[in-house]
Amino acid sequence: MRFDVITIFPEYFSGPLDHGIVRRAREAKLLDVRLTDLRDFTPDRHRTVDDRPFGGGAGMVLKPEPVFAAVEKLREDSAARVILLSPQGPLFTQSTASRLAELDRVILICGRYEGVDERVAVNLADEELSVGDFVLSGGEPAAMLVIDAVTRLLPGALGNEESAAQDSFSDGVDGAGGVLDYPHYTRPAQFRDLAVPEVLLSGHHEQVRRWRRKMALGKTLQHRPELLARFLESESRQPEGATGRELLAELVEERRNQ
Ligand code: 9D3
Repeated sequence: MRFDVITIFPEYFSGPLDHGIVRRAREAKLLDVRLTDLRDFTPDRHRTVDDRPFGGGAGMVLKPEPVFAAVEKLREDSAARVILLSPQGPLFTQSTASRLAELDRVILICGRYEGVDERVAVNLADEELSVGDFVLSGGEPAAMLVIDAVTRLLPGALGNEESAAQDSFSDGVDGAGGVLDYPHYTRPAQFRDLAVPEVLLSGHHEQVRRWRRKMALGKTLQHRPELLARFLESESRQPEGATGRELLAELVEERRNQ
């Protein structure tokens, strides 16, 4: 899969592209990331990419011409899906990542300043994506996050150990009604005054499974109750393993007794 990133800070990506799974995927030729400096598509001596907003107001707006020129040049090679990273986009989720992982080529446009000329969003990009409800300084960290999440889904990108681990929570957070992961522990069994939960040392695999499922539900109830509602709905549609409500009832009962 090929990503082209259009940015005024191509060097921003050097660190993250050169580490871990993303680096290995690039070395294995599963992933090709190319960086395009937006300023290479400006005609003036000052390489101007921004201008004042029509209608007035604070801040500067990314001009449309260099962005259109960059995308049109990149698309001469082959067709590509064009994505504008923007706070106004729909949220990027695990299901977006799965959809993008099926594509051969994606062009990511990183905005800066107060925004990007709306003609880029409406008349050039195929879609807009936001990575969350918080304010970034530009689209670069968002683009890197998209590349990272998509790369993990490319066949062969994860090592054996990693992909096996993924299997065990393939029904985890994927924007499709999952719950949060269960708590993990490793040695030592006793660290200062902090003990690993007894059940994990017991060797009772059925008990361990039940405990993990219960703790995952507890963490989800605590931190992401909106996920839980969807999870319980989807669970009630399949009678198999409909213990979610039981485990939750136990949790609620235990908390009442504390
Ligand atoms: C006060 C209005 N702001 C919009 C929410 C202005 C503004 C803030 C930050 C305009 C652009 C930006 C830069 N952010 C991105 O380019 C961006 C982003 C983000 O800020 N949050 C979540 N996802 C994304 S994707 C691109």
